[in-house]
Amino acid sequence: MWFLHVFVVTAVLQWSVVTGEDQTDQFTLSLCRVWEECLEKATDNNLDHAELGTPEAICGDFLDMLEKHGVDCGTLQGPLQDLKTAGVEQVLSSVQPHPGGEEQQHESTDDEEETNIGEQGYKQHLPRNSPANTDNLWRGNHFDDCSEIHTAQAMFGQIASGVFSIKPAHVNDPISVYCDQTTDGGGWTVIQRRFDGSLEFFRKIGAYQGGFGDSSGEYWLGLDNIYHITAQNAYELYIELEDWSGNVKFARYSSFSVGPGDDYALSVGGYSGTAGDGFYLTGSYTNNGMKFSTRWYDRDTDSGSMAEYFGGGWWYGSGSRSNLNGPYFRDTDEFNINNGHSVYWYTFNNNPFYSLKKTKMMVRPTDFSTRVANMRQGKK
Ligand SMILES: [Ca+2]
Repeated sequence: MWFLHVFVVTAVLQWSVVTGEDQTDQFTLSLCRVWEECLEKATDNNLDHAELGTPEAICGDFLDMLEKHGVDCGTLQGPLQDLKTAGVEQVLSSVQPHPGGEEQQHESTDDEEETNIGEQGYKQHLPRNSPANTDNLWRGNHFDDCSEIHTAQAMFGQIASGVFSIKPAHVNDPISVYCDQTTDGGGWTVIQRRFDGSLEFFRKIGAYQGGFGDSSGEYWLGLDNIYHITAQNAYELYIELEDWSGNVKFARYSSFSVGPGDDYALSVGGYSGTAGDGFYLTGSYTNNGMKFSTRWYDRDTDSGSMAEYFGGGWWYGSGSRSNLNGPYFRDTDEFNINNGHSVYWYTFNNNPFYSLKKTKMMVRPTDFSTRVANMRQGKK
């Protein structure tokens, strides 16, 4: 029953924009109607997951989201209009995971300019000729990142990791991402993930800018997307790494952002974790402040090309002690003689020749934990 409200709100958003009639009014009325129903239902003790907070706390969080998108329920006048719910099934992807998962096998391609945009079936939700001034309305139909999806899921008691569509500010089309909703409380937008070596990462700048791979498999989300996501708020970075013996370690940075093109400079700080500071915040081999280099796109501080040398795309300086987009080796590939040109994070085991099995880089707004705590506060 709780999901129904999200279905309604997304369906109404789509319908109201497409019709073009009284767009803002219908949009606002519909959202506020859902909010009122949220209060109504929650007050009726119809909440399946009371541990998420009081009705006021839960619906209040939804209200915060409405206000963020410019919807003011306090200025409404007149009767609420009937809601049209046509196309409900087609918009479920806004709040439900798309099919697919980590264990799924995927074929990689060598298409340098390939991106994953449009492969998850969400483009059908967009009008064919969306006027520029409806951008804000359309952003209301999507979430800025996986932390907002987590908030919406928590409201409806259905928290789950999986593939979702998000639409960060100033990104033209929705993008498909994998949301990790379990690690350290969830809310993580995965920007890079490797676990079986099925995807080629030695690509040119165009591929790294737009992204490549499949959000339900191995992928790189794209520098432009990462830039826009991390420009929305203050973000932290969580890197999870696993070796071929099943040891899992993490490196966490309390601040993380990627600058705009053409440099896509790395800004990172505040290390903590168990995998060590592979970005070397201090020292001559630091990645902090470095520009992004790829094959045939040398922006490093070395006279040669570190991207060619290490075989990946990364924030290389005059060298690097990390190379998570490097060539993938399996434990049967005798990677101990690879001279370090692999998927490595030097401080993981202080072995520059060790190629990791799994990598996952993900970002989350730094105020996420505070938001969740506030949401649950009403219970105490
Ligand atoms: Ca160079």
